[in-house]
Amino acid sequence: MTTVHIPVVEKILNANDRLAAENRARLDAVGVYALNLMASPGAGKTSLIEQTIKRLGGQLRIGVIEGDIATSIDAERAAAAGAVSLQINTGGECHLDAVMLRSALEQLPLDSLDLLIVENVGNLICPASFQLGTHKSVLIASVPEGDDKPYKYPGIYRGVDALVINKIDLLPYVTYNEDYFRRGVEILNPGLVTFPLSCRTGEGLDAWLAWIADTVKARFLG
Ligand SMILES: Nc1nc2c(ncn2[C@@H]2O[C@H](COP(=O)(O)OP(=O)(O)OP(=O)(O)O)[C@@H](O)[C@H]2O)c(=O)[nH]1
Ligand SMILES: [Mg+2]
Repeated sequence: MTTVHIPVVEKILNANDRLAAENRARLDAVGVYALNLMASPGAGKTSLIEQTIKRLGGQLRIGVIEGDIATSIDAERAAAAGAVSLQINTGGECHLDAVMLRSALEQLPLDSLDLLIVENVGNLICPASFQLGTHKSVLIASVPEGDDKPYKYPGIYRGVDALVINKIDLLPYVTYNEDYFRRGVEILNPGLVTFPLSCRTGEGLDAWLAWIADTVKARFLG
């Protein structure tokens, strides 16, 4: 008996990439700039979204898509912070994909948004494999996760356009070698733009907010 290998995973990813390109075209057509936030559970994705809405909401019209396995806790947090928000429950899937984003885009008032922030499902593996059609991908690493994460989860570090190091207020309390962490990142993604910050104290947030505001304005608002 002969065994035939069918590259199913590759086909799924190709189909996903085609849909992601359509999502991007749709966002471009309506002038919405989109970010895909990825991180492990509890790194501070929703906290960073809340801070971004509170501090940039006066300049930019912000929408949020929250990806989670279950519950609408994060969408409620984003709405309470002042954004138009939509929850996607993946029903157990460990990542968002371009089909899910397309369906979410259909339900949002894109004409009245400048910036769309997508919070991906919390983990460092699956989200890295599925493009959504957003303009930039951002990884949030948090200090208490440990300084070895670039070495253990290289795929997600390789593919992102910016890195946030959250919870720097906890540096005095945990064992975390910043040089070791940054050396790992530099090998995988040389020159990666990085924002060390704390959503709790606000330290470092200005540089992150300036990066977003400048990028969005340069792209769509002139
Ligand atoms: N000390 C400290 N705690 C923080 C900081 N940012 C977030 N937290 C806390 O970390 C916990 C998780 O924050 P979330 O923003 O819910 O994290 P998340 O990545 O959205 O989590 P999931 O959506 O469950 O994957 C909460 O208790 C936050 O208050 C920070 O900068 N410093
Ligand atoms: Mg969250």
